[in-house]
Amino acid sequence: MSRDCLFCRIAAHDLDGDIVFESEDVLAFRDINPQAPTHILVIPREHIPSAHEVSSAHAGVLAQMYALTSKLADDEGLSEGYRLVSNVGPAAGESVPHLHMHLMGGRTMTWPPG
Ligand code: DGP
Repeated sequence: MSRDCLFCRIAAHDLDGDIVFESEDVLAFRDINPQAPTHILVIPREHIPSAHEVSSAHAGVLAQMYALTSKLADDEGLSEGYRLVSNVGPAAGESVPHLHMHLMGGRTMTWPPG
């Protein structure tokens, strides 16, 4: 837990968040600035700055994050497909330096992203 980290503070219920799922290790909440009808952020409770800092020691929590995105996609009715995105570093658009996966769906996605 980093007191300076927005997502750590949402996970600690120190700041408001529209939380859709939480467990001992992972959390999911709706993005404040949704880019699709469904736009949910999935994070580990542990403060990992980005995917670049992930190691094999994080295998368990990463599996939990992916399993959670599948469950949420089912819950949200995203049977046509959805997109999972992790931005890494400022040049890629990472604005909150706490590992998060964007789960986006409910509209047709284009490729490549901007
Ligand atoms: P990224 O730019 O990839 O680091 O994604 C960060 C996302 O976090 C961005 O889509 C907006 C979202 N966000 C920023 N501040 C808040 C907040 O206070 N609450 C919620 N729910 N989402 C936030």
